[in-house]
Amino acid sequence: MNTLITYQVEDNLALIGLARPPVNALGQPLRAAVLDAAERAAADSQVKAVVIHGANGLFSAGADISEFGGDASFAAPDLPGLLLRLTRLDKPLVAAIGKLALGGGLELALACGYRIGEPGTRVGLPEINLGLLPGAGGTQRLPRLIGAKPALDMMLSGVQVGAESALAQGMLDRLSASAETLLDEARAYARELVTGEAPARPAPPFPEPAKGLPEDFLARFREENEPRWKSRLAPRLVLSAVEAACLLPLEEGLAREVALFKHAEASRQSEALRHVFFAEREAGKVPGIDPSTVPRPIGKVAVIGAGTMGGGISMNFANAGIPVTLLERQGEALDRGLAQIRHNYGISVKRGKLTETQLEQRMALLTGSLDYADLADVDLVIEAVFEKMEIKQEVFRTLDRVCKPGAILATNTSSLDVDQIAAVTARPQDVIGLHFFSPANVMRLLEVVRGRKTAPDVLATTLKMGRTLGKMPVVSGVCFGFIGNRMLEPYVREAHRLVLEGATPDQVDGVLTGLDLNMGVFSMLDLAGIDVNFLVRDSNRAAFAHDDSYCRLGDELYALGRHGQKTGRGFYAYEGRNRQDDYEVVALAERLAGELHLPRRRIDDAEIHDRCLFMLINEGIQLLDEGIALRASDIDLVWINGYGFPSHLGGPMHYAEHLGLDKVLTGIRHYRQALGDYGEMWFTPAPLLERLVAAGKQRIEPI
Ligand code: HSC
Repeated sequence: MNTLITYQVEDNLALIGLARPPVNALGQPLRAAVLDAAERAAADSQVKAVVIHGANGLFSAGADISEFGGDASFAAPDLPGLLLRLTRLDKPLVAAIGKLALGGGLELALACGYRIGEPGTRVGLPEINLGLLPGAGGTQRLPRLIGAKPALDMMLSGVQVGAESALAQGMLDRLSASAETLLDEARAYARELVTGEAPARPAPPFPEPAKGLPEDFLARFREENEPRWKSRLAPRLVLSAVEAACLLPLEEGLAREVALFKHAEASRQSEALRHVFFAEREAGKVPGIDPSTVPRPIGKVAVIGAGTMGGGISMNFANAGIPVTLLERQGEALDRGLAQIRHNYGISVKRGKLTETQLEQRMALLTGSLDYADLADVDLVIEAVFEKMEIKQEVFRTLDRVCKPGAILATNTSSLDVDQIAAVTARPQDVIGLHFFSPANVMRLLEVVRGRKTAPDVLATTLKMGRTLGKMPVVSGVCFGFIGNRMLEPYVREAHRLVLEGATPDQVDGVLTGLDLNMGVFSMLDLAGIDVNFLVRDSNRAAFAHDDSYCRLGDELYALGRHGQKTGRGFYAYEGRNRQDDYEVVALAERLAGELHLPRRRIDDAEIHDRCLFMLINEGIQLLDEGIALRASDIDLVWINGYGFPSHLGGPMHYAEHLGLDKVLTGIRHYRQALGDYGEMWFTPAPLLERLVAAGKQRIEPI
């Protein structure tokens, strides 16, 4: 008996239930089982209609992503072939879509002539997030069902569409009254179709999907959107496939789609994005935490400090419907903080992303306070005060006094030792680092810093809470700067040093944005504030006391009051949003190079790439070796979600594997020698990198 599906014939209906937990991924065994069941239904003269449903409620999350990149994704029956066969059955097929139909799951539903969902159903074609395009008819059948423009928008955004909207757009024909009645209503629908002698498939509403659109619609669409796509391949392939849907008959369009899909699947970008997909699932699996670890309930939260960071953190909770007490020392600062939050929400209202009512609902969840006594009953406190150990320790001493037993005490420090902060309390097991990234209401990364004594249930609670807030929580051990900022240090160091040696900020940034990073080092520092960077550096001077030459550029800009965008000048000169290289910075670099006896020279882009990226990668490998990061893929997530590293390169560790670990090691050794004393001092290969290369490993893993 096949355990991947259930098959029943009831009167004149065949019910095919997909039963491959957890998400009915349409891998080869399930495809074979569905084909087998469909043939049975086709051959059974008693069967007049077929209902396909998720045997455990959920319909399908699409093709089995783990099959991609090998032969399995095309193993017979392949998904396009299976769905083509379904469209050719001469009996009506009804898809009963419980919970979700994504990617190939929605394509399966589109291959059925009729679709019914439940009130919570979500449908979508999220292939783009995997560097793919829908490859089993989605790019051809969806435009014919809802029109080329909405189909294109859906495929390019990868968004999940709710039941009501799917019904309005025509992706669903009906909605059941509830999830519980979905299957019964699907049965009734199928019987109606039989009684009414409905065709196996109704004619598509948009047989010519581009009809009604301007003739140059697709060309203009491409022209307008290409700059935003940077070097991403998948959006361009989606557009080509939709072009085919508009120009070619269905069968030819389907063939073109498969060819485009194969191209996408074989691409480096898709391989990297699939790596990211599985990395995100892995990140939640942490040693010491298992399903038996019961998270603590989080009903009420407090945030200490109503500055930019504290305000942004508070907004996350208000957005998730969790009440927050925002604590400040001075009434004025508190009022300013609350007004800033209102202002931020106001911007969302102006952009149509929030209604006035939602704004008020969220503000109502925020309570200002000047008194620590108001924190007595909260379940979680996040401290976001000035980045100085003594100040943070003082806050934690107070929290230890006022908070109830079992409350989680978190610090938002971006670099300080969480264990030293925990040590001033009598409950270090309840203390943890929750490092939000600025702007905290926008950035997805949440570094969860596990102290030496942090209790497993505290870690489990904060990981779960992070996901509830829509963040990507990644666990880090304690060290200066944790995963992200510690790696930032050598990367930023090389960028500064390269400018002293003869590159310009714009050249350095250009190499990095040429890789599709959101921002180069210098634009990032100008945005974050050269003063902020100075203070962080200042608190760690001992670590580079032996050679702080590369810091002098940033230090002098700080002393000159060139604090970045906010002062109109930093590494660049700004006019409004436009920036340009500033000859004063070049002159400063020349003067400093002279004082440091550094010969200036023309620096080529490859050197900029290798020195910045190899040092970043080297530090990441070192963090893995020290056990600060649990796995290389966690490091990738930190850099993708916190530092704008392009996900289609898979993060810095995945990128290093693609470049070749031996190449990275050779490069580091080369600069160690070529850059004299500076090279000797800073270009030390991580021992793990040396071991991996010696062992002939292609992947970064602890050995
Ligand atoms: C696709 O469908 C391509 C097709 O267009 C065409 C193919 C044609 C090819 C041939 C051409 C000739 N596969 O996320 P969770 C696992 S591309 C495999 O923790 P949640 C997941 O790894 C696909 N595994 O749960 C995890 O495993 P673990 C398009 C999948 O409730 C477990 O399920 N579809 C999988 O937070 C639970 O997942 C998508 O991109 C899949 N498709 O979220 C949807 N989906 O426990 C991707 C999940 O071992 N999936 N798993 O770690 C999701 O967005 C989310 O997983 C859900 C569930 C929203 C489904």
